[in-house]
Amino acid sequence: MRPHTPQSPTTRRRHARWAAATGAALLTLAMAAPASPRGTDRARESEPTTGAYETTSHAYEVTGPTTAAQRTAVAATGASVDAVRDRSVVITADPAQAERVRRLGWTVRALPAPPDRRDGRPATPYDFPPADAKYHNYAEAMAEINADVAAHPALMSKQVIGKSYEGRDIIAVKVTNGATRTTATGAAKPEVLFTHHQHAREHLTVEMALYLLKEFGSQYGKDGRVTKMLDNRVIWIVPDLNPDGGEYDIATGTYRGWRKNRQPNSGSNNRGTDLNRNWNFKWACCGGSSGSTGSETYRGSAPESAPEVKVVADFVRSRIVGGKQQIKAAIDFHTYSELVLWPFGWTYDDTAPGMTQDDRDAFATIGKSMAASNGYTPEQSSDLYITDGSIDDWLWGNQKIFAYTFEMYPNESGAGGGFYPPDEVIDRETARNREAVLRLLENADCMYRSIGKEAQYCA
Ligand code: 0X9
Ligand code: CA
Ligand code: ZN
Repeated sequence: MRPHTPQSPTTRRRHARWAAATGAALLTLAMAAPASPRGTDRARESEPTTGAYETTSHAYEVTGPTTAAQRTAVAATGASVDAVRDRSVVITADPAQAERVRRLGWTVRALPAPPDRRDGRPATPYDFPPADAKYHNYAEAMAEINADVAAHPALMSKQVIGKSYEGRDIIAVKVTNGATRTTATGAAKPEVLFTHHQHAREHLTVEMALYLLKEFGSQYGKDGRVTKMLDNRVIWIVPDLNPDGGEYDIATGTYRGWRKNRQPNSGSNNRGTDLNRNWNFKWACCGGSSGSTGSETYRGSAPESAPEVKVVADFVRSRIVGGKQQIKAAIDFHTYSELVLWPFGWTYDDTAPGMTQDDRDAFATIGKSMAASNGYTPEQSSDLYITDGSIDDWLWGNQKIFAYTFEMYPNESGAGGGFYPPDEVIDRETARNREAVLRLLENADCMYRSIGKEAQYCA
């Protein structure tokens, strides 16, 4: 195991800002908690952990863990680790999981429930609350995408690649100048994949997909770099991997803080698989996911047991043409924490079977370049905590696609809104990733050029 540096100057700086924001948030909680539509802590803790009802999960601040190994132990209780700071983490847990974290010896405090953005107005079922109306629910996102495709038929086409558990279309939008089949040199166009919304409550990631489609459609022929990329790359955008979870999260007009899909689990009343623990690479290998259906990080009954994961994995496999995977690079968008992450998540080690030093160096060099452009923090994903069965580990470990995970805005759980930043930030926080996306596209033909080894790897 390589030495871990949880107390880098960067994280220490971030911690100081966070402490102030959280202090204010906790004060708000102390005053407002009983009015929370999700009930008081006492009510939550009297809810059954098994039986007729799904348990209610809630956000907590856990003070004490400082190392990746300690954070992995927190995650092993079945909670999801949503944000990582120097001496604390933010988790989503049900009461039993929170108790398990307490028994590890850490201080656990409830954080405010997701914000009420109804503005006193009535909620529309399956729609964002009035104050967040600029977010797109599933139907609105599909309508927006259909309009983009209709406006730019020479540049975009939409495919239904499969269905979610509840039967919603999972789509991929192909973006490229359809007039050219190859790059200027006659080679097959390198393909780049953008995936969004594995986790239900991470709605800003769907807005990221909509931003990319708007930008590519409107800037082709105007912006030199966009034009060059659409001429020389095939871009695949899968805007919504978890439509069922996303709709469930907003269904009542008050955010539910839901993470998983909505697939039932046999022998249990707990619904849902964590899609980002269900991919078929080192599935269940390493204590980075849970076998309990009630867990936020339930890995499913088998790799690709979630229909949404199977659909997207089949799509990726369908891009193997003549024995060669056409997709060279990828970003899977999440929220929150403002991070650029690279594999592996299953091991703390920088290099491992299937991850050479050159691979790791190319990942890190381009990861750091992207992070320099958007102000995120670049690191290997296991610097946070161990995960197994994640999409980026599968895309790299199984398909040799240079796959990153972006954790978008905000940096902090408090002031920025955690999983629910207000809709006023959508434009700024999606455009913030324009340069990073262009840098990945421009490097996708030979990721090893970034470490001066183009001749060795890409001749
Ligand atoms: O835990 C996750 O799935 C991601 N964080 S989130 O808060 N959005 O749930 C991080 C996944 C990073 N990738 C790997 N660990 N491989
Ligand atoms: Ca608003
Ligand atoms: Zn996520």
